[in-house]
Amino acid sequence: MSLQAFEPRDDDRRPPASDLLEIVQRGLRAKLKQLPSWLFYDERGSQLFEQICEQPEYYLTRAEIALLDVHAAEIADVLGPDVRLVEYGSGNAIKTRLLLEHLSSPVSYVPVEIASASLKASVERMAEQFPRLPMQPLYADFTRPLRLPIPPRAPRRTIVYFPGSTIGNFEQREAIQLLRKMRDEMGMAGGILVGADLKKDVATIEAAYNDRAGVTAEFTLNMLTRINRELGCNFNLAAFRHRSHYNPLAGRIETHIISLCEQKVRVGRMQASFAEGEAMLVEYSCKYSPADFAGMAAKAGLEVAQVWFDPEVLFSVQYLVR
Ligand code: AVJ
Repeated sequence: MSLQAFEPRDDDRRPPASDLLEIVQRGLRAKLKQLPSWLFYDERGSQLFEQICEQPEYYLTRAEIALLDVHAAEIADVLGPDVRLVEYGSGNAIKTRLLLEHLSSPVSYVPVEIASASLKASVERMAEQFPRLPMQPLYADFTRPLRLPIPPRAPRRTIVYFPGSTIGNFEQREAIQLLRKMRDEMGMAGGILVGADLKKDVATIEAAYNDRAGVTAEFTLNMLTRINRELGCNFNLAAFRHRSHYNPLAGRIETHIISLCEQKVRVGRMQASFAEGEAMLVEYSCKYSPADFAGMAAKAGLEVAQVWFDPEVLFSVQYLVR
């Protein structure tokens, strides 16, 4: 599946239903069935993701915020004055605020977002707290080459900010492509500030994707609800379950939807057959050691200039330069 196909989007710029049907049919015709993870993020899915972030087992968001609580001033110092901050996605108001608060005379804030409602909401929120900061929202798919708006004055550096370990949703080859694209966009003096979840004991990682309250399971299965609604399919939600396991060789969480019985599902003109226990891949969440991440960055022509960790060393923020 292409890089783009795995990227979160939401309802207001989804592909037309016919494209969506094709994507789903292609994913279900494959020998190993798979569906792209951006299909999670319809309105309900985005709500459920916010709820995941509040679950006691989902340490990622809390750890990244704790990291910024401790280190944002130092990070801002390393980035230096007169930064143009380009954020991939705009759903990270708390983290972005923690960073912006410490930046000295930022030139502009450029949130890049494919969901126009989220983009608008985040610009309005930011404008309240930073009334003098120029905002240049860019309505675009950040997996595609971007045409950045002309800044109000010359920045010393362009920083691409990609928090949340969303990079972990991409397979290594795709992640490297994405880093290369960021490298092009940041220019010669620029840098990339990217959140990356760390390898750690398997029980901690697996618990984060199998919360006791079942919010993650609901989030996963909501993809089928969305497909039913938008494509008129007849997935029976009671006949499927969520499964997230850590694959230690690949260093990633692999989330599947499992068919609980032998069954057929209507997908447009096609019938998809499921065997009992058959798994459909819906998400990777890659975990990195500092060395893993440095190796991946190197393949994109980037060097890790600095890494910060939260106090419990669960999560990292990596600063990459040419
Ligand atoms: C938003 C991609 C960082 O992979 O941890 C959370 C999405 N999926 N629980 C992640 C997610 C299941 C999340 N990212």
